[in-house]
Amino acid sequence: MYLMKESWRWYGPNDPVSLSFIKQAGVTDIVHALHHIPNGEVWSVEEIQKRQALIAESGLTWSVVESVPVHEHIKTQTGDFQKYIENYKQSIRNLAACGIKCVTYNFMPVLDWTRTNLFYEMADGSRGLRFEKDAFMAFDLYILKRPAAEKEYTDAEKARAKARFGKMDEAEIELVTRNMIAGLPGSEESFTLDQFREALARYDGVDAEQLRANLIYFLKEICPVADECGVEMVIHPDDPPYPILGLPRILSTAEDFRKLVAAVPNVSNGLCLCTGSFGVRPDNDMVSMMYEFGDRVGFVHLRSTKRDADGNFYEANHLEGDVDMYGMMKALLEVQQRRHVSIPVRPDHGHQMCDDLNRKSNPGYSYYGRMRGIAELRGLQMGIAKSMGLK
Ligand code: DNO
Repeated sequence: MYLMKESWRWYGPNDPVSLSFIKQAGVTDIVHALHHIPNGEVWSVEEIQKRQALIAESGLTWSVVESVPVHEHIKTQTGDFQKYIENYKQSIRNLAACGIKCVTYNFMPVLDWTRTNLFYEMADGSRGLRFEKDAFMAFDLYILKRPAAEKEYTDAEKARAKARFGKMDEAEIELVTRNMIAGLPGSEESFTLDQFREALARYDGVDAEQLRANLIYFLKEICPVADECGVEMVIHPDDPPYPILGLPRILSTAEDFRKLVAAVPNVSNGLCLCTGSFGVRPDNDMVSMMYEFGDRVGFVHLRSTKRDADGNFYEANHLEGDVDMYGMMKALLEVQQRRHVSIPVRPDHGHQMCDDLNRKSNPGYSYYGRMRGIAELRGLQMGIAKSMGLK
């Protein structure tokens, strides 16, 4: 029987969640990145091996990279992008030489994932991440003052944003700004407001078609190397999965991934199926995606979000919210049996709960919340596997 390869994201020696705690959560594999290496530089075999050894000391295996960052120059095809692509190839070769064969990346312009509130209080007193549409629009229109924003929102939306901005005091303005641009965990960039405006301006002439073409160019360069080394390149979807701040988005739906596969059919062109990111759109049917893209799903993020009619969403407990986690798990089990592989899966963005509330932690990456998530998923998996008669 092929069960999920239970994994856990660890941010390195400064992560407040230690490897020994992770081991006690019952997982076997680590998802990790060399965050100390500047974006665009080669990850040397020596640096990879040092980390690998540290992780192995705790009886865990570093099997997934999240992420080898894609330099902004590659996304916009400006400056030294060709050099960064060559460096990326070398990092892939070096990871493969160390036996690490799954590499996550994203192609989101400027920002990685985006939230307005990192401490949204749930009914039970735990805290989670939230995207509040009004606060977001207030940031865009009245804090960032992005010139094109006025044209992009409806009058009703502008009115909502204005009312919301009116209720913000200085402290909240600062907090929302920080949440938006200072870089959430794992993000590759962080900015001041002025730097952020400059970064956005670099996309002035880059629409979705251009960005997609740049991604396809990147993959046509990288995938032959990855194929040769047996590395899966798994792209993480946009979060949230629609255009924000006037930036193009190209991995928000099943159709987006289909286009990528049609353009670059190499086996290494894979998907990180993140149910929390895709799940923000009601028109994304992720169970179908699991079946359709099953052969290319190299990594799975299981988490759930809860949307409302006003365009807000928050991160729910793993078995709650809008994601059909039963259907996802069943599909995942079926794909794994068919392919005869165990796919790495990690719980994602747990709530800050219990003792997490007394500790400093990376938003979304506290201990107990994710421990609850993986425990629930493991139980769900066992129930489904037994009822499917899997041995
Ligand atoms: C957020 C994460 C993302 C993800 C990257 C992958 O918690 O899911 O930061 O790691 O987008 O490149």
